[in-house]
Amino acid sequence: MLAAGFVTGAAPVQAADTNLIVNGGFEDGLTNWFVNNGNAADGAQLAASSDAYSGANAALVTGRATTGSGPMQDLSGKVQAGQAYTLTARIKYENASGPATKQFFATMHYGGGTYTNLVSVTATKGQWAQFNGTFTIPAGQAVSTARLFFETPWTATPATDPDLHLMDFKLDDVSVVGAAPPAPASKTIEVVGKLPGEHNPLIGHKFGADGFGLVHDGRVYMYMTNDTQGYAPNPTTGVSPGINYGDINQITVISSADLVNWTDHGEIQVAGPNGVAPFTANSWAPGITKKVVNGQEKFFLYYANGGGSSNVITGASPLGPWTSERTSTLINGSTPGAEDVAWKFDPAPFVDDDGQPYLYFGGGPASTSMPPAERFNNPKNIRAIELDDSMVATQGTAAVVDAPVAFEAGHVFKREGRYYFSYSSHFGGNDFGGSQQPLPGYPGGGQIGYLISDNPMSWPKETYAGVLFPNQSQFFGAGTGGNNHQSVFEFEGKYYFSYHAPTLNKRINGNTTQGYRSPHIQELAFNPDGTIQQVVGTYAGVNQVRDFDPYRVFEAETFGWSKGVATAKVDGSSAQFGGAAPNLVVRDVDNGDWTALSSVDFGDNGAQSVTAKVRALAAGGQIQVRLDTATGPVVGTVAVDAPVGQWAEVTADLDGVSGVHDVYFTYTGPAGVDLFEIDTWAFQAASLELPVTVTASARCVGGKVYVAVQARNDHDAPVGIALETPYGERSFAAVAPGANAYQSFNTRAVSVPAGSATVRVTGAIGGQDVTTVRTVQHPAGTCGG
Ligand SMILES: [Ca+2]
Ligand SMILES: [Ca+2]
Ligand SMILES: [Ca+2]
Repeated sequence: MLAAGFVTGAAPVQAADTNLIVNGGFEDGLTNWFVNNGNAADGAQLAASSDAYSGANAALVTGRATTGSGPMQDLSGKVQAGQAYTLTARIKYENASGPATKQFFATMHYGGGTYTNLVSVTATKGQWAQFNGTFTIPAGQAVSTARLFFETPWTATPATDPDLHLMDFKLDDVSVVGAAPPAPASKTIEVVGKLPGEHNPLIGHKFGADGFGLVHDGRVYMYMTNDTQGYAPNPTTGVSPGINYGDINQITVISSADLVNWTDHGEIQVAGPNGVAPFTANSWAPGITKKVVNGQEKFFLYYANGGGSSNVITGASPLGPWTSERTSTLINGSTPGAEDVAWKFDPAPFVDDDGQPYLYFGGGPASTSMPPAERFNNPKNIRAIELDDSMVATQGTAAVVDAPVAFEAGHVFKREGRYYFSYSSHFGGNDFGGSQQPLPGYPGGGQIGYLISDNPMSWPKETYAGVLFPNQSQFFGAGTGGNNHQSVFEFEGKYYFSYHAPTLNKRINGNTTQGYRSPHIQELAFNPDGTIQQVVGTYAGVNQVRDFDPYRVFEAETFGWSKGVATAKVDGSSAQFGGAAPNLVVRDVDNGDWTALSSVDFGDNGAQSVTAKVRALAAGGQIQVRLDTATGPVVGTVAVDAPVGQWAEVTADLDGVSGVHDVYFTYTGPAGVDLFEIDTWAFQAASLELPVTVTASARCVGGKVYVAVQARNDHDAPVGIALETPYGERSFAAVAPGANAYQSFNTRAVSVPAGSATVRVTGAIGGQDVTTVRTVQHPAGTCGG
């Protein structure tokens, strides 16, 4: 608001500058601050201090291991190349043995080894000094990683004089003022990424790689590397830069009870400064299992911390909440038997029938101590190791899995007493001995091979059983090659194979894909000798296991197919999955967007209404409920007429909805604005009615009026019928189909006015107890006159 008396001149209007630092005065303690960890050697303790330059708090950093060890805040996504910023901050050091004056830097870490000093100040010991300067980020600087921290001038060996280089210091009132951060580019997938009628990829509104299936309580949960995390389509071209695995520190979770309609449970922030396990940086290639530990069922989610190590977090349910029982990685260079494994990643758990847990991991370049042909054919880069009963520690020494041409993605399941190890094969090259010939029968590049063994710790090369899945590019064509990662799960008596393919990426960008992968599943069939019939990848995917039940509250972030929408996590728990589960909403709902459910069973009696929990973002939005296609007949229209900005339930009556149909929710309203967000749906069943024909009459008999009521049972089974009038009641049990209940009630009056009788019919329809109440009018009656 302009101050009174302010006169606007001719100066051009400028976009308001913004302070990009959150909690720069440390009045919220250390929120949004952490210790610089750009180098593995960095380390310090950060605490709130009441010795503040202003307000109640400052930050105190102690125990600095390097000159770069100091308070850090992540400005990634906020600062822009080519922009100028003003940086201010207050800093003080007091160490009695320290120098009389000391230079400090405010520095930006742009990722990797790229550091730039921004502003410096020379402080006098014991006094607050002020950083006050401007800096301009070079136009060509990559800023996808931009982390501001405070440090002392670099030296390689600061420990030789810690009083000079590693003093404690205090920091307060940090600000970086400049152009407001750019609005993040939309990640919404605008194409129909999963075509109506097809079941692969599993979802069309986001990516997900390395899917690992977990069956629990009638549902399949799929855990995936969050490929969407680094997806950044150019606002003009719609094309994203290629995937950067280093950006990924979240795991995406979806689940389904029918393998076609999948609920989006959002992402688990596994790694990174705000992750469940902040001592890890990445969260690739998840593997999950469940086990009762100390009387409590727990879920153990293993993941690759980049290529160097693997880790595990623990869930109270398949949807969390998640905690880290460890403070360091589970599999690393000190894991016995893993010393020669180049990539200590891709951890896949397996719990045997006797409760003994195992972990399979490893991959990457083979040991150069091997002859080139062996490096190619039998690189011995994958391991099996026992877990102890805690599930978060290994025991014993890792054993070699001698999988031919192995590269990565080990996985074990058990069937009919035998163990199956599947894995992805390598693509050759110098890491695997240069140009070599595969042994006869060995897999080609980028295929899923498998072994069969009688012992989950014994996998000699003789257990190799063949290729169970060729490279996905054989089925999905140009642009879909590259790595793969599989799992096998058993669900309701059938085996299924999960794999990934960049099919959604291909639908967005054509045959030139950028490496963003999507989850697929196919059924897995076995030969009589236990070998696996090679899987054929298809867009059709698997059959829907059961029809979808609409008569309950279910999450709106559940779709068989969708167009143009995205999802986002919101505060509060899931109405369908309970207090521990995260809740998401459907967002980015524009005119013309839609979501759909496959094979919804409304029953013979049908639905009478549908209710949605929505938050209107504009006036005039509507939801059409359509059957079978996005342009199918409209059977109901929900007016999203709730107050803008508030969550509300809106309902519409439905007309003619019964039997099994695909259901499309199509969204309409003013163009160019987000219309509303949707949290949940629920259909209400039409009430069941027992068919009955009722009549009533009045006549004079012997000087008194009698009111007669008759009810004919039109149902196909016996029913109970109660006839109720002001002049008396009578009940009939087990009235046969087609038979009548009849009673003539003596009113004991010479004249009665017109009135009504009540007929109460009780019976069963389809095993469900039903009561139908009808009223029937009788005419006035009189004797004489
Ligand atoms: Ca302060
Ligand atoms: Ca949209
Ligand atoms: Ca929801």
